[in-house]
Amino acid sequence: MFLWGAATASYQIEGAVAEDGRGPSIWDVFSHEPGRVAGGHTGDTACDHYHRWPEDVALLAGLGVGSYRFSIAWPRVQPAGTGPANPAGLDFYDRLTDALLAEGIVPAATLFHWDLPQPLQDAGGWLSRDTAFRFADYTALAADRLADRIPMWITLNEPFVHMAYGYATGVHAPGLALLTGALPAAHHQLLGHGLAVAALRERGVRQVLITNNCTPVWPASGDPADLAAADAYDVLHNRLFNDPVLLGTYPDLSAYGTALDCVRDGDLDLISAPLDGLGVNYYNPTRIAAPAAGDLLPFADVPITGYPRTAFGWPVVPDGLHELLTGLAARYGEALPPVYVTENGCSQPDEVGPGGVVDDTARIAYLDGHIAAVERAVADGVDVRGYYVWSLLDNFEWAEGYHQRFGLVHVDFATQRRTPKASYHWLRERIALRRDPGRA
Ligand code: GBH
Repeated sequence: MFLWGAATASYQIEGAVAEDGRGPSIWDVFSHEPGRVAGGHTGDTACDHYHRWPEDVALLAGLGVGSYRFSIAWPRVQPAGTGPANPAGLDFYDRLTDALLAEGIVPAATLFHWDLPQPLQDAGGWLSRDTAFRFADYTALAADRLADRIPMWITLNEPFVHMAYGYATGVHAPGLALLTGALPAAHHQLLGHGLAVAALRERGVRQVLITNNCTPVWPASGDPADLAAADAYDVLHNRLFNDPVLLGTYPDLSAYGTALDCVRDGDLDLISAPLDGLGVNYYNPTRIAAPAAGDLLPFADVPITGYPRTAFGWPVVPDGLHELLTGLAARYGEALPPVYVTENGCSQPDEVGPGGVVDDTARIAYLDGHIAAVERAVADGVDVRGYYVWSLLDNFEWAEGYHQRFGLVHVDFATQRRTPKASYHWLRERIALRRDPGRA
């Protein structure tokens, strides 16, 4: 059965940051630091989903999705990142899970979508090996309470982005700019993933995934220097996270002048424990050229031209999703588990027009094109089992605050009024056709 879904993440939608014993996360601290987030926005209220979840579950039911991907906020479950569970925090996900199941919607829970408890950051965050073990403890607490009803668990969301934006360049929490000094944050997240897989298996979970964001890497030219730079970027963005999980090996990082010397014996065995699916988030391809003399990194980003752009400025390249999916199948072969597209979508400056219509035709074209790319990949033999739109709701778009809108549903942040956009109605009809990828 093909899973149609919509996705969100805790800090981006929940609000209620000080309720029912929730502790501070790195995103609470970061978003309250002046100059970090556009407009000084924070997730203090966000979509107020913590209180409005019944309305949001009704929106999912109206959309007709088979699954909902949300994330569990670690600082609600374990406010200081260690110690016993906070039952009031778990109660929230308990209520949400039961409401989803009552609508016949499969809950898919992500355990870490970047909102680390701040006390763990104060102890080094993912630069510290200990955080991996803390993550496994938290996973056990969440699964003890919820694994009897949540069938699908995703350990990490986009460990590349958390490492690169959070620890290498500092545009996301925790705001560190360590460049290649960020690399231990990759290994420790992956070790946390491996330990969490074991904790979930011990609790009988049968659907365990990791979500990596992947990008097809396009060399700027056929020049050997550009080809080498593109390969170095592919190593960092894609293979650093897919290879250890699927093959049990790290790619060669010598282009970065470093080796991952924090890897210990046995780590890769844990990290490569078999999975039931690979979650893939796709937004766009990346064009890479050789770095300029004196650059600190072995690659340079160059803009992709000749395609439409989203409000964020990202190029719209549906074929890139076909290229990515067939490329994963080619590289990993038998080692590739079933693939779930766990995020795909676009930002657009949507407004509610006369008659409550939100005319987001460009988003419909984006989704239509990318769903067709999934269909082509399935026809070409890639085992893709699901497609989740990012996102159900307009929400707190990290460093962009509320300026970028990704929702199928418009949110007026002054009133919290939800208005389904034209794309919501389009997707509802698309799902109802039962023309699922892979079905004749
Ligand atoms: C995801 O990250 C997150 O999981 C989600 O929380 C977030 O809200 C959503 O996507 C939308 O941002 O400059 O043209 O090369 C996405 C990671 C990193 C993908 C930046 C696109 C740059 C495009 N993104 N990347 S470009």
